[in-house]
Amino acid sequence: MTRTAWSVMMLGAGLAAWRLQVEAAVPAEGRPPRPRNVVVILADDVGWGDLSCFGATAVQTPQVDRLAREGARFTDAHASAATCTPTRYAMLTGEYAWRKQGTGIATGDAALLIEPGRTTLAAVFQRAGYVTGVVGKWHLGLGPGPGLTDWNKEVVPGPREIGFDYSFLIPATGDRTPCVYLENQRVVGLDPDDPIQVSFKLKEENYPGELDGRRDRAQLKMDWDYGHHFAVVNGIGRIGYMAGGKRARWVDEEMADTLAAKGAAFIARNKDKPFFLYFATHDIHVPRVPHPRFVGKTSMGPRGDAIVQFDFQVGAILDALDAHGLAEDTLVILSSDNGPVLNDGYKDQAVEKLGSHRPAGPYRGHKYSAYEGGTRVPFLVRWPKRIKGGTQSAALVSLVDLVATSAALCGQSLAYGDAPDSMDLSAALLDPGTAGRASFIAEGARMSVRDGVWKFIPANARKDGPKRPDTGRLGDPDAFVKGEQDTGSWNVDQLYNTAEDPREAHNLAGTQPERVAAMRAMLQKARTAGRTRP
Ligand code: NG6
Ligand code: CA
Repeated sequence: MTRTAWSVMMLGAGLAAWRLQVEAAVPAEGRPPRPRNVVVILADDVGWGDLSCFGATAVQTPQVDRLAREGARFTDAHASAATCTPTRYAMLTGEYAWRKQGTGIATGDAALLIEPGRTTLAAVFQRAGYVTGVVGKWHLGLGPGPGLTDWNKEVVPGPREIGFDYSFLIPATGDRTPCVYLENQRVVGLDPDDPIQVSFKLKEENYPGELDGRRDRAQLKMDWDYGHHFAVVNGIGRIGYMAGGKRARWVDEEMADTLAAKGAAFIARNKDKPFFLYFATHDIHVPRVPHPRFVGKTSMGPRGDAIVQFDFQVGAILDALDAHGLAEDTLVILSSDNGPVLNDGYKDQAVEKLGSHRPAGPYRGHKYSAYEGGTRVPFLVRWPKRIKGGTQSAALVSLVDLVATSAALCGQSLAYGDAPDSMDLSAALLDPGTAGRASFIAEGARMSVRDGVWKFIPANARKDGPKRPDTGRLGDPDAFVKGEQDTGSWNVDQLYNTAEDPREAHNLAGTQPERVAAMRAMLQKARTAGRTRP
């Protein structure tokens, strides 16, 4: 070796050593803090006030409360919409669902709503080297769609085509057919001699030999109130029909145990690699049929008992992280897909047994409505290695932000067209003093905008609210807890200060015309620009 070659080599080694030292001295600077694993737990229909760490006293949720104690509790976090499908669409794509036709509550035979190959939350993690999985409620369509999806074969496209390495799914909702699980896009336990057929054309005569929710009503173990009177599975009427697949049909009472076991197994299988798990419970959606061991755990009937069962599943996931020594460096985010609902179509005494419990906490409205209770949901973030436990944050956060926030945390850049409405809120997640997003557009029965503490619900922005004549009256802020619909009026502008008036009882639109104009323009601009991410 020549002297020059030797000295070049030594110089190279010296530089490498120097670089190592510098990196060790400034560990976080310029580099994402990158969690080892990420788990997103998404509840269904759990309201802001339904958990004991958010003030509930009629039900105790010790497992969820652990997350609050060991992590940060966000008080102004929002589902992207007041129903499931648009929230999940927005959470996975980083795009407000109202930009895309057909993202309202999906039927059980809807086509996959997210374009294969798109930059989704799962794809972001996959690119960053994580193993990705989804366990639980999907409700984003699967396969090519009505009349075309063959449930007896591998159902494609599905989660795999949008970034999930593994999936174990409730295809739509607990109250919609098909009432079977899909693992890696194939029906679990399907008997080839008993093929499945699914339809939302809702014609009983198309399904000879099957029970029917209306005709066979006397045989049901839980009676329906409205909407759920088509196929009968496990003695419960559902929305939509299905025939065949008898051996593969789920048993509602076992669903929480099944999902908890699948979630824990995913963690165990991938304990040695970085993983991203999206764990979406059926609880506390209807039909609320908890396992017998949870029945009677609250005085609120099935809805309260389903909250206890939800808490059990959270505990199973946290225990799995503990068992493999992963809790310290795993970012866990817990939230809900929309606000609470009492009677959602079954006679399960949710209204009658509510007592003094307030499912939406101090807020007005509920699932479907444009008031705060429609989208303001629990949001807890735990990451012991980085986030101080027992902290609180009033930052405005939306589930649509998970894509950009996750990309930032694991050092992935987004293309201009990716996640058009997702904000990088990693700073707000890591430090409770940091502000969240400045404004947020929510999709309920009507559209609404939040700008700081201000909330604007424009007149005539009805999306799919009840088709009854509008009285122009703004209704009763307590309608929900009395078991009534509270969708307000849609022919007057409404403006509320959500900090001073969480019940949205004092409409200030008439006294603040400039703010109303500015917020209307904000909504318009978001629509025409096609994006809100900077
Ligand atoms: C509604 C159902 C309701 C529930 C909801 C979806 C009727 C009358 N109501 O259409 O029971 O299934 O859809 O809820 O059928 S969500 O949380 O998945 O958005
Ligand atoms: Ca829901």
